[in-house]
Amino acid sequence: MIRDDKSNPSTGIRCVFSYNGSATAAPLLHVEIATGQPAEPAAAPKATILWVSEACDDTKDGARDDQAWIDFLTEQGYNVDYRMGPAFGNGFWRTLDAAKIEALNAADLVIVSRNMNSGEYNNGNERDQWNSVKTPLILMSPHVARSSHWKWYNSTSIPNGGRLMQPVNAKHAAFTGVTVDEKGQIAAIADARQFQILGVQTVGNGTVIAKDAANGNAWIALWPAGVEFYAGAGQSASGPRVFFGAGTQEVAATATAPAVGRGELNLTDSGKAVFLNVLDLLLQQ
Ligand SMILES: [Ca+2]
Ligand SMILES: [Ca+2]
Repeated sequence: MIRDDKSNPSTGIRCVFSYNGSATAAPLLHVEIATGQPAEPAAAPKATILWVSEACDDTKDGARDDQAWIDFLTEQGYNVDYRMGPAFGNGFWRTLDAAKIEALNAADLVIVSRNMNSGEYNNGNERDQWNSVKTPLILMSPHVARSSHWKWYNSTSIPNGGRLMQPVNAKHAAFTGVTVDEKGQIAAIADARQFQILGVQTVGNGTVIAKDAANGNAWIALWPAGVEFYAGAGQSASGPRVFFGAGTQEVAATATAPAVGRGELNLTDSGKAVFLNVLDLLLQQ
């Protein structure tokens, strides 16, 4: 019996027939070499990432401001599922129903973009619904993580992040292969545009993975499934959760400067390497 490896399926010509008879009369194994066929088995399909976004186009160029994230992850070979809502700035996931929750739970990973209107994801029992998603989830909008919203950290403070990321533990898998400077810090942000992180240095029952080198504010944090985010939160998640501060703060155009979009990709190659490591970390859970 020959089995194909489902996680690494072969391609090209295969021919198998069954033989029912005595061993001595069994036909010899017949191998045919077909030219022009792929020499290697097809690569295993990469994970499906469900991208949750408001699809705001604050730059008014006719494209979602966080499109570069989709392109970046697609280039890495991921299947990125990015569903449009009725209009720019009115995301598909703004309202939930049973089918949408099923889709969230069926993905390999959910990423909630910085391209957000946080209040629209906290109506009614939406906090419970989002925290109940079993799939690992990365959130890039601190606005959504606040104690007034999904209750991941015990503050509503959302300060701007700096340019230098300080790993809490340099040996953590988030930093494997990532370039650091002589102080062990990572130049993670590509430009001077504003973005926000968590206005706390600790995250209750979660773990801070990286902090802002300038002031110690939490930049990347992880909460395991089933653990109250912080004492008194009254909320836990049904799958692992990571906050990763990235994606620009929107700024209106001025006479001298163009508009900055909401949740534009603002990571350097080093920052992207950390992001991909964190993504791998969650996909292995
Ligand atoms: Ca845009
Ligand atoms: Ca809503």
